[in-house]
Amino acid sequence: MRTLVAALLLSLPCLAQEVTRYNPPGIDPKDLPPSLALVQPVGRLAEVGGPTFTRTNKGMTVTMDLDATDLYGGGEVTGPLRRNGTRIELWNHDNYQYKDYGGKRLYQSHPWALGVARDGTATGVLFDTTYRSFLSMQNGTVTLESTAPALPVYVIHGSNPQEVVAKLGQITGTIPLPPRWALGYHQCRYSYAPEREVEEVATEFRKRHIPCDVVWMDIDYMDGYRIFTFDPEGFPDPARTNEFLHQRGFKSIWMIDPGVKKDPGYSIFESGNQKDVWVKTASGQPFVGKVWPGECQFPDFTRPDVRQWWAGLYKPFLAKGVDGVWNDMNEPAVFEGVDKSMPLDNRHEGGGELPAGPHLQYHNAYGMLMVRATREGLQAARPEKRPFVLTRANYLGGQRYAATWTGDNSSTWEDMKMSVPMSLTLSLSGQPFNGPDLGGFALNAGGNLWANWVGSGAFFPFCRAHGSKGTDRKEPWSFGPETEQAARIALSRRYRLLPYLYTLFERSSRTGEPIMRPVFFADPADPSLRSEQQAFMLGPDLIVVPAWAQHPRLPKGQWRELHLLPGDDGPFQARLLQRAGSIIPLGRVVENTEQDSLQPLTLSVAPNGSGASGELYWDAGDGFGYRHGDYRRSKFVARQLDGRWKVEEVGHEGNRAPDWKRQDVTIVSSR
Ligand code: NBV
Repeated sequence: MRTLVAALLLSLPCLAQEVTRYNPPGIDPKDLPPSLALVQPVGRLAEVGGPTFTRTNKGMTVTMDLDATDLYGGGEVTGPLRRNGTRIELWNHDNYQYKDYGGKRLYQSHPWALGVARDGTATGVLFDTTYRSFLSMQNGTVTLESTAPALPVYVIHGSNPQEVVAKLGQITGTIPLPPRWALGYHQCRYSYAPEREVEEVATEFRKRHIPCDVVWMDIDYMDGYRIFTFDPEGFPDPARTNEFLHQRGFKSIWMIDPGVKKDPGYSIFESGNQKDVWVKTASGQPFVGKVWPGECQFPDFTRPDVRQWWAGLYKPFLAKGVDGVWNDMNEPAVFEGVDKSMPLDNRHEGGGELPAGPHLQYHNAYGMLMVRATREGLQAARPEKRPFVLTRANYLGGQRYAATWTGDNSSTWEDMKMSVPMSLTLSLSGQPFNGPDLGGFALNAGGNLWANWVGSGAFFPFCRAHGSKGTDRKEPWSFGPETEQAARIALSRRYRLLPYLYTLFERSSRTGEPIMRPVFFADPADPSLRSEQQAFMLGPDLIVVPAWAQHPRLPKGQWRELHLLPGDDGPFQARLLQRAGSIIPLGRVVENTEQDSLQPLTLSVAPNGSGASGELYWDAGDGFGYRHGDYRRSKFVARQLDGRWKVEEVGHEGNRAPDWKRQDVTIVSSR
């Protein structure tokens, strides 16, 4: 019987994960602009069973019945994880405290929705346009009201939502494997300046033994907000600042905005003028808009020669020892501009694949094209390193170039709680490397809130605390000993989980699977889990239940309490539950990821009736040796022999010798 079923399955066309393309009727596909979301053309063309396309006086409306009870996705959004009954605008917007438009329009646009049917099967729909649009989800149906004259649509079917989300990652691009240090804890403030403050913060982390990998430099390091310059008083010798950080095991990330100060004599402005790199007004003049430095002009990143020019600017910048780059304000945000940005009829010249087009067409892609150029610049300047770029604005597929954070949230309980569904929704929209400003950006936090936030935020894929100018200090020790201790424990737990986290990141970079996942991924056929948005999963084997969660819905089956270090059952700490049947690789608590995490390697075994299995991916942590075999993906299996658990590496891929000398085994209690 079993062979018969197998033979039948093999003979059936593989419907799972198949991508189908639907073109708008009556339009020559050659007249559609090339896709910015997709890595390359995909999809079997179909005409029936797909969406309904309607021409409107504004553009085109597309409706697709996903036959789903629960709808998700839409990218960077406020509000609940389950998106039934929601409507958002896809028009990248600088939205301080999420106050404009009731928070229904944020910094990024992801014209994508995921529907999950009652039985757990799933369908995804990708509306392939960068034009300004509204995305609504209602009664199992998804509608895009777009200003695009026409757009194609891609539909993905899967036997579960995991498959569909992974497929989205495969067609829009997976994240490049980040340097391992980017998975550590990041400390940011608007701004650590002058240099002395940067040094103080770094020193404090080491003195207090709180793990941290990165210190961030916000706009005040610049000379009058001129990008690629340094304030001669505050940062007279940025190479020295970076060296100070490096010597103490920190990396540095520095901000670069898109607006170039209109300032005759300023080298970046002059070099931009020489190549005439600017976005133009409808009448063909360089568009001028105000941002931090005053009047600015903006590179037209739709042009390949401009992207090359921009990429080239990073070489001397990185030569000062800068490790990573943070691109902010790239919606682009323009003070006093039309709707805080550029006029819709501004002109982008395009080039290469991209046709010339109005700002209406390219606004949503501006940030993505910028970080594409930034990433290329970092890669060209330092070919032997993995670039790290963080962006505020982005578009579907932009995970190929940069990690992201959810912009200017506030230090409120509401924003802390909402950061979970926000990060989950981004994760379900193709962007796994994301997280909020931990602790909240605007307003004062207070120790209780900050401790609760770090207790759960320590498990977000991107883990960076930030705070705005004029707010209370928001370093882990700023709120007194209780919060400091809570942060030390929470962050130490993150570092202990580093081998598992890194394994998940590497897997995501190959398969498109999200890192942070909704709890319903543990059992997609269980309808009671579909709205759970306090607890979340890290990979398939770990559930994180924040200390502040009330009555979270958890999956059936066996999940075992996982303790990582003394005190991690204390106040503010999230509960961690390990899936029975899994092995989670753990490292030593280190103060930064340059230290050797795997001395020893601990394998946390949560046995079920038949034992347990798990994986560990490890490599040099930076560089590209892994592409030539310098990695080890180990498969571990636990079996009971004579009443004792025996754990073995039963196989591996890659040529790298094990990085661990000793392998300890912890059996997670079966409580
Ligand atoms: O560069 C300053 C800030 C930055 O700290 C924040 O993270 C960005 O989202 N930036 C916005 C501009 C000003 C915000 C008030």
